Amino acid sequence: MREQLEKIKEQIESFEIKQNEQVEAFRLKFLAKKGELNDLFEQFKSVPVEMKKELGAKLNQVKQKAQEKWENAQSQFEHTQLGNKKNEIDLSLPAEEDFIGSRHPLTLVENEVIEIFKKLGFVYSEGPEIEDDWHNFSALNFPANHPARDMQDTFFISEDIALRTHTSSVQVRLMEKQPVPIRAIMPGRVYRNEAISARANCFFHQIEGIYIDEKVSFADLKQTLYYFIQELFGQDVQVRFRPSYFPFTEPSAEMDISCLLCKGKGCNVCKYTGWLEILGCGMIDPNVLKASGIDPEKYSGFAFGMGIERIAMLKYGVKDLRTYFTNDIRFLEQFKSE
Ligand code: 2NL
Repeated sequence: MREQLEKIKEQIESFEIKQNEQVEAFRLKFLAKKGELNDLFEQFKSVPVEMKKELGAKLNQVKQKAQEKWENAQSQFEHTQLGNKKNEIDLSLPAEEDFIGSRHPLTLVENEVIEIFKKLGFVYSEGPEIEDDWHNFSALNFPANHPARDMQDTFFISEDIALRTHTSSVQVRLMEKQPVPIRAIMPGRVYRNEAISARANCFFHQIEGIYIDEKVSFADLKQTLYYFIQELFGQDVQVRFRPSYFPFTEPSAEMDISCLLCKGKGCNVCKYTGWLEILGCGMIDPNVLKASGIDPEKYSGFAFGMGIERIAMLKYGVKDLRTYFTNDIRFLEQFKSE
């Protein structure tokens, strides 16, 4: 046993602790429950009485030595570990950049449009994305055989319930519960049962607006939308109205703006026409007013609707609709504000 003790003592002294992992290796070899010193303490129980005093003292000495060496090593490595992180910061290094997120381009455009109409006295309103037939179709003068009522074009949940296909349903809800005059703008996500491609998606974002009061005319509609476009795209943009058709407006029109890229000269963005289609609008059909309990003899109104994706495409030169929804950080980072 004496020889064994000498041997372990030498081993303890010569054990090199140069790395953090060796601190634990040292503890396991000598000090742990199954370590070598504990073995000797076991053997010590069967040592003859006359040798117990000498060997016991020696054993305790060696254990103390090992304990001290381990504790020293431990505090040494603790110090350098902390030192790297806390005490030895290199103050000459440039600061770590804070990661600041960015708003989504569709949110940016939506907010911009809302702010412009706010200046004209329009209030913001929201409604449910899951709608009943009445608010999405019937109250809006959709005939029974209209293609939008088909499963092929609309996501139906049951016979009477579907994902809204436009935000007009929110306007119906507003007309039903709010007294005239009404001047409101409704942004939101809408759904269509379409195959996904660069130019179509199964959902998109829309902003619609309505203005209902006594004596609201098509001239009011034209001037309101002209002001809106100049605020959004600048003073020198031209507009034109083309006759169109929607079930819920009569007369209906589509509004074009002069091409932002070629200023009307003709380029591949405007397909050499000089014009870009930007929104649909019209005078609210008397049937629609009546369905929501508004007297069409006394009141008239205009309405308009636009796709946010389309406006953001023109504003930021986005070529593929899918870019908006794939969350590619390289795309999103370009919309960081200062
Ligand atoms: C488009 C065209 C439009 C409306 C939306 C509307 C709403 C009510 C009554 C009448 Cl409650 N009209 N909305 C009117 C004309 C056009 O949207 O191209 N949207 C993306």
